[in-house]
Amino acid sequence: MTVQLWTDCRAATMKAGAAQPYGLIDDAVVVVEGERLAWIGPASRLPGEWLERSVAQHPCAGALITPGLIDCHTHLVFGGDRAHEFELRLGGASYEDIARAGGGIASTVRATRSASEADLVAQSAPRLRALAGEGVTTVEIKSGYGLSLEDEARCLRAARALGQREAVEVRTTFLGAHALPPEFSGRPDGYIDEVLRMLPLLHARGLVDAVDAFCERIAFSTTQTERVFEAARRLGLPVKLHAEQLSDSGGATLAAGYGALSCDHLEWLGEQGAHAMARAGTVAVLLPGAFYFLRETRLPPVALLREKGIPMAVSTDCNPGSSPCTSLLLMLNMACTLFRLTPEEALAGVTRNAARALGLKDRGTLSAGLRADFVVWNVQRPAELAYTMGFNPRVQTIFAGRKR
Ligand code: DI6
Ligand code: FE
Repeated sequence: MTVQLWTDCRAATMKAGAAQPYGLIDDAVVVVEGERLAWIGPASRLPGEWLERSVAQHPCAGALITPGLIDCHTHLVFGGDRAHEFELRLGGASYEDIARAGGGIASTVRATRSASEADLVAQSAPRLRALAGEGVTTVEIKSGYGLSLEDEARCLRAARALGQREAVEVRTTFLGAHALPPEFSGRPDGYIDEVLRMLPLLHARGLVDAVDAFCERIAFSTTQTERVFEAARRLGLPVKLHAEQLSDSGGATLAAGYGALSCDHLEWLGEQGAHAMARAGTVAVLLPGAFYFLRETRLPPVALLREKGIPMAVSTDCNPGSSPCTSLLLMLNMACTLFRLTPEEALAGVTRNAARALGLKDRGTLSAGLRADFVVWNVQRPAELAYTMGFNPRVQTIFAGRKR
């Protein structure tokens, strides 16, 4: 297998419990063998064999290397846009008013249903490309704008196709229980029956890595969510949940009971939900883009999450209604500015903890044996990645050992 070295860099390994902030190694060398990171450490300790076996060396002129960024919560495959609703909200309508009046998610469902798979790929590719351009190497993409078997399948296939096309690893999540489609109006339990019928069929087609639901007063109840989680459990699929975004509905406690990988949003998370998440090892995914775009005022309980030792991830929530955002770097800044995370917590939130929110053990830090997904940045210190707004200092992305 070919061996390549990245030399003359500073490496923010982001390993948990490292002695240095960010797990920083000055004057580092990164050794890549095939698709894996084979060795990382200070240049002075590089074992001679790697130097002898290396076929290429990439001097980085002191640049910073971080793990490839991971966006662990997106809805980036959808048709159309909701710029008009943005205007309505600026005129005084609330997100919930618009949803209740048949706009909101329902309007994206109409646009998504009328799009072919090729249309969905073409419309969504620029969003994925924008993320990739900032050093994102793994993206989670949820369904949830199709809401019927074939429409959901088309969205999940488009998500997989996009990953191939843009050289980003895509993890797909089935979010059938996102909203009530019009043909089930007034019959939410009937629609959950339909979600339970879809899930094993989509899973059998290899389209589902995890299962999510929107547990909220404008979406599905905890009882309905539990039926979806039971079905996921029968198939051995991990679960995650949109929980406590607009109210404390008890979703986090429920999800933790199913060993959820993550609970996401969490502005209204209370002591009980946090306790359950801590016990289950569930990651808290914070979504400052949605908080900002909906002009929420209730902050997620970051101090409580810290106190309980709950790992925090940060993500774009890229979607047309509540977070039309394709910049994970901007989310680092907003996580710090709006939610008061430290830059180190924010960076762990798009690397180590984001990997955990997806159940991926082979990435998220710069460690020997993991996938060689990493980014070279033209910055001196890791905090600069969170400090700037709308600036992209990426120099190079390495995806599974190859320059992308
Ligand atoms: N929570 C969200 O923030 C998005 N979905 C969800 O369950 C919003 C989706 C949309 O408005 O289109
Ligand atoms: Fe979301």
